Amino acid sequence: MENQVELFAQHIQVRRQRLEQALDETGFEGLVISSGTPMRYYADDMDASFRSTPHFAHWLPLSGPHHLLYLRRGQRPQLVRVAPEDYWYEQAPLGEPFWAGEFEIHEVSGEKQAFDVVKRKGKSVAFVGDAPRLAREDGFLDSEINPPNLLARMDWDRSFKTPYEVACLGEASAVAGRAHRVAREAFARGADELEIHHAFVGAAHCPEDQLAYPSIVCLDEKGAILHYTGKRRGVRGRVLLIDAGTRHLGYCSDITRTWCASDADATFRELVSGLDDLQRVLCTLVRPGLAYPELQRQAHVRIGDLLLALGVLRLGGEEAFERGLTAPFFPHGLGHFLGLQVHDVSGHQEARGGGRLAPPSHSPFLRTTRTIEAGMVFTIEPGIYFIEMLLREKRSGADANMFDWALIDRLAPFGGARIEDNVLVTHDGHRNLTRPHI
Ligand SMILES: [Mn+2]
Repeated sequence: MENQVELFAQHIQVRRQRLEQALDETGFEGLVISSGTPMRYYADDMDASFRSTPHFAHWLPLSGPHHLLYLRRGQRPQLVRVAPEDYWYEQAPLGEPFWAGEFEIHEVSGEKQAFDVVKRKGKSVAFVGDAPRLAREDGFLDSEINPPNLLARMDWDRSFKTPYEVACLGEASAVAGRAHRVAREAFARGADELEIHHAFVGAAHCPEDQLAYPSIVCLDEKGAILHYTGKRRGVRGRVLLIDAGTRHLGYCSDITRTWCASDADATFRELVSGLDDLQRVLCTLVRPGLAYPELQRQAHVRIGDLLLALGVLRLGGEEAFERGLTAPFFPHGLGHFLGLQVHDVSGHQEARGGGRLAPPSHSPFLRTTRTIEAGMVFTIEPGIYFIEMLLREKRSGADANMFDWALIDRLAPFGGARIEDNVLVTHDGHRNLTRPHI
């Protein structure tokens, strides 16, 4: 990343401005954020792979539990780093990370001592974190712990990315894009699902638990299972649907591609290339001022038109959508916010102070109901699937003759297709963070 130090300084400047506004609006004098507590498996002595509190990660990419960040108006952010005396795990010195210059850094050996460094007595300070026990013991009032009116503002502000965050998301897309290309080559050589997954992880060059989410690698009929995480060995396929992403400094990519071998059904190959064209068109519709649910409607109509062109449906997209006939083929939302979380926060938030914008009744799973604004980053991921559970009722319904069931049964063994890119909203349109890399 070029100019990383400057970009980060600017990011912290924006964070401080936004936080001061949020403190003014909620009446707190400061904020303590905990990086989080490890999650231990029940009746075990092992922890799940640790992930920082996203609000903490919004300020800096320091990994590990129990660190505290103390933020006050007009003061340099204070970071209390917890580095225990412990020979079981590596306790590497902090060194000089690119972000260090923005913080007043203290080091302590335990979580309790971290609270002692934060001198907040007599002030009204909020605490944000997953384990408020120590905060309570330190004297935080219940009304100061994870206050909803402050959290709503912090969530809202996360939907507008700074140039530093855009650079991180772009790098995550670049790394994952490269890994997608390598996974595709493995598929072309006849690899099975587990081998394709390993090809992706190897090219992403990261430990598996540092992927953005468990990869979805589907050959043929498994493509119709939206969150299939099995990894079959010894099975070759004619169609690969792979949904996999990586992280860069905490920020995620979330990318899906569908590839066909030359012996896949010709109509299914047309379906995939038609979906790819349609996905690109949907990206070009992205611009500030448009309500995201309108994109969802457009996706349904265009998917209906494609299904008519392929002969799967016998009516046009607009009518097919109105009669609910595109829903069984496209039963998920067109996209979601992307950032420190794969499904980033505040997609349904009505305003900075809170409130909820419910998804439209035709698309209850839509994760983004906001009006599109510059600086947002979200996915555009239309899909077409042959899911018998959803098609079954249509086979005998009033509109049964609007479907070519023989063709559907011929295509079903190929599962489904999805194409997903990560898109930044600019002042007059969009920038596709993914396409340049695949
Ligand atoms: Mn996604």
